[in-house]
Amino acid sequence: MRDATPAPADEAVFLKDYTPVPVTVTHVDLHFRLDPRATEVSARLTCKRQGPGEFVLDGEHLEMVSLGIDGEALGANRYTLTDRTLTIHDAPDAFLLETVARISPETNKALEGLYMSNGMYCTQCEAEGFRRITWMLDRPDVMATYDVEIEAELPVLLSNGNEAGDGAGKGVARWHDPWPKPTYLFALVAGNLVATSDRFTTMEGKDVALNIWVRPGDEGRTGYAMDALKRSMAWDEKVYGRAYDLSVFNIVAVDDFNMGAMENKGLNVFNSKYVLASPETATDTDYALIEGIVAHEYFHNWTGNRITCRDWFQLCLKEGLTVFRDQQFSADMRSEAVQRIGDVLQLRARQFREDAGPLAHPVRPESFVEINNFYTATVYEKGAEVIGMLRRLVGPEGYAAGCDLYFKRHDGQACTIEDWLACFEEATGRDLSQFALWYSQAGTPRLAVEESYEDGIFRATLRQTVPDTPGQTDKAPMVIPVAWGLLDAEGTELRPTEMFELAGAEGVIEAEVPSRPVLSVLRGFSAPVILEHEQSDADRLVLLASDTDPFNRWEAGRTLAKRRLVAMIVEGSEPDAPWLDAMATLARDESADPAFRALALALPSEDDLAQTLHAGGVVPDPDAIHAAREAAAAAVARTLADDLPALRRAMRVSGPYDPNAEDAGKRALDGALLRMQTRLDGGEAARGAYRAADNMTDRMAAFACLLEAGDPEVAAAFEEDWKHDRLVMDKWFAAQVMHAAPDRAVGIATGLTRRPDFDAANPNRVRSVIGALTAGNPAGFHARDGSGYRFLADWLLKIDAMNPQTAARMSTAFDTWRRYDADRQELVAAQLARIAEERISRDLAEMIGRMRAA
Ligand code: B3K
Ligand code: ZN
Repeated sequence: MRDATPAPADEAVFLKDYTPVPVTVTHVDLHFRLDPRATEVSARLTCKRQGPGEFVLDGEHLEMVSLGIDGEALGANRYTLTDRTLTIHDAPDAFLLETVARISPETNKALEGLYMSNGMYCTQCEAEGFRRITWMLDRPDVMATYDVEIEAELPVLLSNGNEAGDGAGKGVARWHDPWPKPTYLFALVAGNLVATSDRFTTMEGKDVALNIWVRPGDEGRTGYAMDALKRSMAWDEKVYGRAYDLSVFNIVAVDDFNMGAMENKGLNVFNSKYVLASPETATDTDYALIEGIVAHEYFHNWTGNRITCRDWFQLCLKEGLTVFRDQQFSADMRSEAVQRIGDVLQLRARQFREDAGPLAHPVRPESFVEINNFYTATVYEKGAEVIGMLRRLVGPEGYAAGCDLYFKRHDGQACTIEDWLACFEEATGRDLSQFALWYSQAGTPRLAVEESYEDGIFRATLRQTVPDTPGQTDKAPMVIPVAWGLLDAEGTELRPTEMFELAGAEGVIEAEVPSRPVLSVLRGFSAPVILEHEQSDADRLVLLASDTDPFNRWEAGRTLAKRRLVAMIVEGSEPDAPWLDAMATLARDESADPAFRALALALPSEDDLAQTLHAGGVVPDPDAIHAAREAAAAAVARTLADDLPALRRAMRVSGPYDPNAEDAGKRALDGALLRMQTRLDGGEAARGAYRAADNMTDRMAAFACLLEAGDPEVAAAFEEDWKHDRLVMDKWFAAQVMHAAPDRAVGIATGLTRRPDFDAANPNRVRSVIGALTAGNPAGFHARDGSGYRFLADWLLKIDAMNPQTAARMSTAFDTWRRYDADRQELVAAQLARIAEERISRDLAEMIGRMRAA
């Protein structure tokens, strides 16, 4: 069942071509008779004409059993059926369209539409999966109410909305969703599941039943997700004034899932990785991700579900906003500074990378072949940054007023970015037409800063440029909120944070100060730009020690480290004493939050360094980057050698494991220190830590150290303990690839794919081996002999035959290929050409085509 059509560019859809449907559907009545190979889906669509034109429904991979209108079978001359559409000729003004389709969930390995995972039925409809269930207007601007009846000999039968307790017997369940929704929010789940249940009373006094459904045996691992859900519900009421609107909120954990989770109305479906957690099986990072993703999907109930997107070009309307909301939530639950640093690290690693290569596109793209290829870091993370900038520009009150207006005016509608911005223009009186360029111009703006100090006046001249990206040149200046402040040479703050709005190509910040100050610019990373600021090491050391803005404290350390590493790579220099001392001082600084110290001690990633070198006109050599990073880390470890045992003792957490931010911060710093120790003692301390670990965070930290130290036994010991647990084994697979010496990484990854428990149909397992190589071991992936590229291409072809969405996503590992030397480029080009010549999905073909065009 594969989409084997290569992607001709003429299949592209364009934002400018949007037109409303001539006939709409206002109510959907579905009946499912579930069967692994022959599920019958009977649909009764209440249709209404709203303009002239043909009535064309979407439908793919469906077998037609019957078709009728208002109770009468439809003659063959009244409709046209293709493998992608059903056209009803001369549709009347108001009618009931009745179809019966047969589908095969068991053989659906694309994990889109209705499929099976470990014996349970589940659905994934965003973006265009509903058309694999039945014929329908599968687009977000058609919003309908739903009645769903499910027939199956299974104990739990779920769909959206509230259960309609109208006498459904055993083996049958009825659900009614009163809130009009687009098809992409439809969901059905059926299987042998057990629930952890709780309740929540909304601020409007509504009593809501909360359930987290899992496979029997997993119910002991749902507590944290439930707690995160209740905190999310309370937070959305308090901060955005949004309350939940059904009597039940269900979450289901599914093992085979293409992404993290899905916000289906009242029935969120989650990758089990982002629901199930116990101290023994989940790390602090897993807990934080569960909290963030549970919140994200819940927040979609208002930003996405109640108010949805008019068309898929508006995806950032719900995703950018909802990411921004979940980041705010996590910052409130944890440490604001640590959250911001983590978000920026992620933005630079994923979005800046995307923006600098062949896959760059605006936050609101203007065309696509396959919409699933646009669930990107740009839409999500840059989309969230755009909301953050909007909030900085209009202020917290203006932001709250704009949001309130948006919720009031557009509830129940399918909207555009223009609708969103208009609410802020009206609520605050501010003209946002220039700001709107953030949605249409791709590429990461460069912000150059030049300082001068003369006659008691400090000046910082800011100049912006927006780089060319595929299909876009000669861009206009953006409006950039630049938060700045000044310190004196001793680190005392001279000027607290102010916001400067750079709207033209150039602007000047001026301040009268008694002596030459130290500039702290782009505080809190107030805009998603690349800063080009020549600042002395002495100034950066002042910022690292004393900036009042914690983000910029961290950023100063990061820039210092980056400059050292770049010099080591390019000039072959050694790490210098002042930098090593600064790192040691940070490690020892008991006044700073351990989580912050752990982040400040972490060196820039290999890919980050490659990105930096490339931006500076240097061809990155993955082996040299790896070697320099190792040498720098070893030098830091040597500098701190005598302190490590005491520093680690100070990070000991008392009492039983708790995933709270404070304890997690201590464990993070302890893990970083243990890594340093391992560089000095060959794994002795790590062996002790591995044995002593009573939680997965400490265990994984020690495991990684031992793998890096080349311990011959630890992988087998870990496997023996955890072979029964799929999620823990994913970590085992990934760690071995990520922590392999680069020259062994492809061999290890290849070996792992030959194991019987490597299941290429399970996206988590695929990511834990192939993704671990491409994203977690760059020097291994970019092996000079091209073995990493060949390995990826081989697997893309195999995976694409089952699951185009996952294959297309994994193919983005090739998107930096133009950065590298001519030999490597040739090796990648050959693999891209080889893939393009095969019969591949539209998804993968679009991605390969865009990357080859670079
Ligand atoms: N909206 C879904 C993502 C759907 C991806 C479809 N390819 C999850 C989320 O962003 O919350
Ligand atoms: Zn989302």
